[in-house]
Amino acid sequence: MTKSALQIARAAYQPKLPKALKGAVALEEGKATQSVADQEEIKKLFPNTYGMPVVTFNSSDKKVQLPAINVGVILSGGQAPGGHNVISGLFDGIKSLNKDCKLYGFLGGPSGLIDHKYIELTSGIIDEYRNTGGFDIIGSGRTKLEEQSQFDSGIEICNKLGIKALVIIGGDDSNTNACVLAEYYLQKKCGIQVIGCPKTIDGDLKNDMIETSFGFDTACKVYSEVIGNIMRDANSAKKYWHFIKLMGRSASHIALECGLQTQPNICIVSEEVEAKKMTLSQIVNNIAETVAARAEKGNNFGVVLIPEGLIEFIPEMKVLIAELNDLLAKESDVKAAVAKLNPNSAAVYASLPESIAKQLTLERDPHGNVQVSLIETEKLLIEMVKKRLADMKAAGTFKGKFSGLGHFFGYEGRCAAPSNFDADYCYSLGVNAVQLIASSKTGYMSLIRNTTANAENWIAGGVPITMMMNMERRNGMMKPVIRKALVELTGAPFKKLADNRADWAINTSYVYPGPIQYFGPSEVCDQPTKTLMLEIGAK
Ligand code: FBP
Repeated sequence: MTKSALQIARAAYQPKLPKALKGAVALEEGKATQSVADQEEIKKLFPNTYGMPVVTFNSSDKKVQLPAINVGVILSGGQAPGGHNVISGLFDGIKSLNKDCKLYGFLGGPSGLIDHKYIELTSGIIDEYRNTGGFDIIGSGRTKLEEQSQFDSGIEICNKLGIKALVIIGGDDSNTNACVLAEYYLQKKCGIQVIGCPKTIDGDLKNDMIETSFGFDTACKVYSEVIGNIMRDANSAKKYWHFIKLMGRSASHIALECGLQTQPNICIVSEEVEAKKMTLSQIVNNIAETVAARAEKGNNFGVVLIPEGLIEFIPEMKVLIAELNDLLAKESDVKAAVAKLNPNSAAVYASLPESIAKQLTLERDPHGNVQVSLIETEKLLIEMVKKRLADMKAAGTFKGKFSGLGHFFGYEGRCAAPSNFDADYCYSLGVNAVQLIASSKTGYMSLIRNTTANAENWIAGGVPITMMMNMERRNGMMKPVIRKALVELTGAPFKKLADNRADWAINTSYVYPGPIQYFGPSEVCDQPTKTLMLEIGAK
């Protein structure tokens, strides 16, 4: 396989590890925990894994020799930069505890476990993938692990391969499943531990314990580079308004982070739209007014950032989508489902351009979510802003020109070569997961904290997954799930945007971050996201 010069140079990068994980560790247990909400229900559903303590690893001089156990790893859900480094951390971690341990990778996501599709990950394979983007080492998938027959099929293959622990690298839904599996394996006393790792470019798997999910850092830096390039083009040509939709299925963390990195004219935050109960036409009016105000100054160009999940946060759309989710869970015929909408939602549905209405009824993902990446919100907004500006022109309140161009940045950022932050964070998560396994933990998520400090001083440990759970409606039923972290409107990152956006709207204050740097001074190569700096700095 031909490799790029960067790939070759990057293969030799040795990810930084927290000092606690550089040798033997001593385990420190905290107090019993409880779930973030719905404690009684969650406790009932997870009698064996509920209430366990948060654990921390400290350096120790007592070297532990792990018996020669085998570990299985699964990549679950959307790709995120750094997944290969979690796996190389796992590999190096188990080999350092006992060179006879083996690492098996289940192919194509959770379905690999169910269908017994796997490979042994040898040093030759691992070395090919160190510090690379993508999940192609074993592939990923979105099969939901939720049925007993699937869990039992997992036991069968683990017993066959001598696997004593499974590591599931995934987002909130996949880690919820990891916990369900851990609980089941404890009930069955089958001796298989399950550990989760926080992955998703969306950045919404975070809480008081998990500071950030891996992949968010790299993806935001890739998008910010390209947004910066578009801004410079807009500022040079001075004739286009660019409407850029950014990935992030639900929360607006990516749009907000890119907004902070690049200072666009408008950065929509879905959570604010919901909190202020803004309608689609209010959002359109706000954009049109900014276009008109900039036109007054002779600036017929600009950049608007749109979070991918926006549509689900506009109250009238949210009700419509929730109804469609429930109806489509029971009724596969779209027309029949639409005919059962209540009158308000039916009216909203009828008011949408046909293409958007159709996109709202496309197949759900296996977790019952609408696939927002397939809905062309950027085009919807361009069309509606154009119409609004035409009305304003007729009324004499807009005298400029408007030419809108739509973009969607999502897949471009999910498999980029991990930034130093993600390369180090992911490798640490992998090595740390091995310490959780060696400490006989199950139902835990690998935990690396203090991530705005130098990697040496990161804190390693584990958090019980039940601690992050609450009950939510999914596919028409109440289910225990990890609570998704949405953008907090009282949080420091949003406040920073809110304090500056009036200025950024009218003036051209663009920042051009340029590409991720892998080699060079630490202040250029090792910076965490602005979100992380502002959130941790504010604590
Ligand atoms: P995860 O939550 O599984 O990490 O995936 C997130 C994501 O990248 C979203 O940002 C996006 O909406 C979705 O995946 C796209 O899914 P798919 O890869 O199935 O098209």
